[in-house]
Amino acid sequence: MTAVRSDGALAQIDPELASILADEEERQRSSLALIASENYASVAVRQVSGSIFTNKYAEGYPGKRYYAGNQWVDSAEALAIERAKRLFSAEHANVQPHAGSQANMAAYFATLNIGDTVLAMELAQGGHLTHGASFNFSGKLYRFVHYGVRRDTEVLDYDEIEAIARREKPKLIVAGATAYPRIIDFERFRAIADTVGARLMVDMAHIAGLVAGGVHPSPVPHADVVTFTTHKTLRGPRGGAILCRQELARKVDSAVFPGLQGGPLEHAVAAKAVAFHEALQPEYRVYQRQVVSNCQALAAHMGRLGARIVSGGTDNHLFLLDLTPLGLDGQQASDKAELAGLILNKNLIPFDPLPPTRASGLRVGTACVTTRGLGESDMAQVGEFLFRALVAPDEEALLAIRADVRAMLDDFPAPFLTPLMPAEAR
Ligand code: DSN
Repeated sequence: MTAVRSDGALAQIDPELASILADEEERQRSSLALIASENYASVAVRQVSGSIFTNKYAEGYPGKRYYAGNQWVDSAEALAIERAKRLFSAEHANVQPHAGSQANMAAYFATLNIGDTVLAMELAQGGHLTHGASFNFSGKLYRFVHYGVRRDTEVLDYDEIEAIARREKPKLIVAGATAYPRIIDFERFRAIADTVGARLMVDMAHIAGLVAGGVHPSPVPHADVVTFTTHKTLRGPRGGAILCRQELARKVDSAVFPGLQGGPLEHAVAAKAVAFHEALQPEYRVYQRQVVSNCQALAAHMGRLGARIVSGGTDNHLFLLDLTPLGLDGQQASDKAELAGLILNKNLIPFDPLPPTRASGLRVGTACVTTRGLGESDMAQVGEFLFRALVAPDEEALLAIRADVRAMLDDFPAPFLTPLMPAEAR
């Protein structure tokens, strides 16, 4: 009988997958990633993500596990919790949610009964599926009512949000977005929640890194519960987390486990600890400032080239480009950009006349390119690539841009994409 191989080369054990992985590595290396919800995790984060913690079952929490053998898992998870609390000045942290949706579901379980009324941002105006979309668990289990942005300014209308809250008397108000380029006034949201006796939840998935880096006001002093993902601007492993006031700690913990998850992904939890450690370093604040400066520079450059920027600019890591003046829809634009080596996603713009499958906009984010080392002076070049791609007449023109993108990226060799295994072992 031959023993199952447990050592060495992925290329020998599974050449098919090794080849797919090599192709993906090359794709990441040679294209400009402008998707606002993505980033490049550090080698240290990926090392722990792919570590032997994946072998362990650990249902429960540090010191209270269902299975034996969790001494070191407990140490890793306790470290992640302590660092998350320190990073965000939070009273309590749960680092087990597998992703942002599970974090939001747990926050709802901890604060609501089925059928309760919740006020959140409309998906079509920048919210999220889990903020009450009718086809999502949130919209099926709870009675969501929605707010949006003003038609003229394309920014949140807090007076209107307050009027809806007074009318609908929600038990929970959700602030936070996936496609909103402006600072969110969490203090005002708190005041509105207090006016109607609601709890306040903030989904800071997109801006968690900016908050950690001190370039967006923190929701933590104002919200009862804050959810986030660790892989977007925060630049950690794929996953979710929840912060809350001590008063909600037990409810949040039991909502995550045993409420909706089983065994936690402890390799991801340990990698979250590494990401929080990185975010606590002084250079992380410099990085987050650069993300925002790059975004403002890129938006300004696209505006100068003749594109319309929703709300006239950006305060954070993303902006929305209205493609209407260019005679393209979002799908056509992202297809053209991809051929030119620029990776981004179509996005609805406020009051979009097109369906989500087409959309009138593109969402552009700068977390990835900033990790890669590009600065404000490179943003004019990136903007030009994108603009040229959008107006390119044919495939030949797009492939010419792709060659230029590749040449530019040769100057940014992406050390964070260093393979974890030496080439001969792969
Ligand atoms: N899919 C994420 C985004 O791109 O914003 C939200 O979950």
